[in-house]
Amino acid sequence: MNTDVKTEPAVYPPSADFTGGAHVDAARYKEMYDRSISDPEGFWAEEGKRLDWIEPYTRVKDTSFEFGKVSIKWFEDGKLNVAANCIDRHLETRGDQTAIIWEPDDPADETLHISYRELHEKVCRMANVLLAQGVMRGDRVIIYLPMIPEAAYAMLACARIGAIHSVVFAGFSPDALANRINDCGAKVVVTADTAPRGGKRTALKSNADAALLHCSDKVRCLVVKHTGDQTTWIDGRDVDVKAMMADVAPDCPVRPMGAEDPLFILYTSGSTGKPKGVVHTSGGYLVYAAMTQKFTFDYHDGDVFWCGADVGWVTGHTYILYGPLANGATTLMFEGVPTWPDAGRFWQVIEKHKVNQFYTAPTAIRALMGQGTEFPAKCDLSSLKVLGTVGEPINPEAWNWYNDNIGKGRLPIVDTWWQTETGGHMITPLPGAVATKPGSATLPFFGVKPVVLEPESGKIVESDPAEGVLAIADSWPGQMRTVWGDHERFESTYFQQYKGYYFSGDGCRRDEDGYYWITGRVDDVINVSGHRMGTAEVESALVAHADVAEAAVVGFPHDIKGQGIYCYVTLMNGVEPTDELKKDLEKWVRTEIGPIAKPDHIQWAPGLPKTRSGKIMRRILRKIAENDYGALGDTSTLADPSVVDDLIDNRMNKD
Ligand code: 6R9
Repeated sequence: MNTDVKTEPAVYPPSADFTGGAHVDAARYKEMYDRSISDPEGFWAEEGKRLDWIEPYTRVKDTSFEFGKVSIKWFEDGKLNVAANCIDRHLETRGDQTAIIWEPDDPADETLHISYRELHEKVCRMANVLLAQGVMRGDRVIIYLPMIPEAAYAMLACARIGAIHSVVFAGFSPDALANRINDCGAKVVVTADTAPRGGKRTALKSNADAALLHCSDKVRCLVVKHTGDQTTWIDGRDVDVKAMMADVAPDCPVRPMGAEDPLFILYTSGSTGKPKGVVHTSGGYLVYAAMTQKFTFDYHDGDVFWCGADVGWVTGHTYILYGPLANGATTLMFEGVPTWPDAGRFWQVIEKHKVNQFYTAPTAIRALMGQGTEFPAKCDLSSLKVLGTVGEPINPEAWNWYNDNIGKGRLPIVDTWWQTETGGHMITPLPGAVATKPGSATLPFFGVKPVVLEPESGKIVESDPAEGVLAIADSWPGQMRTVWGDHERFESTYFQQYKGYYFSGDGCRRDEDGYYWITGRVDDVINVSGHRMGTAEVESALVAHADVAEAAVVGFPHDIKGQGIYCYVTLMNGVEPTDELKKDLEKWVRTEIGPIAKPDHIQWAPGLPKTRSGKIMRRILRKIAENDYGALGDTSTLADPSVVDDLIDNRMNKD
């Protein structure tokens, strides 16, 4: 997208209005960043104080990236409880303040406003339910729930009693669920009868039933009767959570935990191999979650914060739950989807709850972009102060649409680069401090030392502009500590290829201003006639065409060029897919990027294969482009597996 800058990209400095009231302005950012790098111990010793500690820490940082001896410990001798930090410590000052606004799938259903006091009671009751099932400190609890308050109760209940939760996104198949239950040896699965989403219902309990056939018969199944839909029931194994919550005591003491005791495991939906159980621990993770939520979104007391992710992903963990609640915020939890009952739902929710900070993914923006501007235009979005994006590079076209139609040209947009592994934001603008450039995640967060390495030699590229792979030179408190049950895999995945660094797996560019531009996973880079090109660059060009809603680009073997450019294109509603338009698009990309980027093949794609978190599964698209349909691999984690059949059909018969 932005790897080939022929013209200066637009720069959007923070407005004077905004900077005046912001937590961090440009001078403060520089001062704090410099300190965080020159004196990490001193810096984090102070930042750690934003939490309440049962026993204060004396050791702040004990970390090594040395391959074979990788070890990451923060605030090691401190003791705290994460749930106490997210709930109990707020009771005195903001017990009646709303902690969670719950917006149901169907706008006709009742919204809930859950105060910190109510949250406390529910979490205590849920904790007592878990204790009654024999869940003890260090035990694993799988949470397979839709976006309902009970998901938050269950996560925080685990934290309260020192159990380790592992949330499995409710869209995952029984097989995926069973693998995760078995990998972490969970004692309990918490699920719900059915999960409404976009007016449809997923039979979660029957998925759990199917999964549990492949698990130890000791695993208990705690069922939240959410919709009241009928389910099978196995006496002795299944437990009615709501009924039991009503029976147990409304209070439950917090368990003091070591800062390095695991808080949760989150499986990454890797495109190859068995998913990795990413382990995050208690103290460092929460310090980092709280700090990034406050500074990246410039969150102020009383604001309503909405992260539109699902709690099944790290974004939901850190920015629906842990970060906001540690800060005593009001956080919005949305059960539904952006396009139901119509494509205005996001904007209606923002208007209804007077949302101040809104955080979503470029893929959602592009989907809504294709539906036209009339939906946001109908809503009052004047409460908004900051917009955010996460998950993939944002193409300027989507950025502009977000900026024009949602931000009305007046709001900062924070493009936050981070990963499941990093726990929280790593490279991101702070809205009162850093001028943004559409498509760039800009500058590192406090304590983060990004480096650009030459992919082959692993040497640091010091001068700007720089291009290479993105690695991090030193630890930060939110970093994952290990892969559950497989520390060797942790070391070999992240620390082996480039010795002494955490390797992100992403490619990036750093411009003359020191701004970082993430170019995508390094395996998404294609080599056309010896020219390296980010597939995102071509996608961005395609999406900039008025008729294109979404595009995915992969490399495929080409006799002359080495690799050719294969484009899957989803057109805007109502646009006819004609050969003429194909030619037009080829020409368009040629002129947008250069002759080298001219697509070799364009295939119309009514839908693209995506994971449930909205990431395009390029592995599958590469196979289809190669005419290799036998080796598509696991398609069960796709949001809609039928999309793949349609693409194969088109590839073989029409295109
Ligand atoms: C938080 C999250 C991580 C991968 C990461 C990168 C891509 C995330 C991005 C971005 C460009 C951004 N990514 N944010 N690329 N700009 N602002 O998404 O975690 O699901 O683990 O994905 O997503 O490729 O390596 P996760």
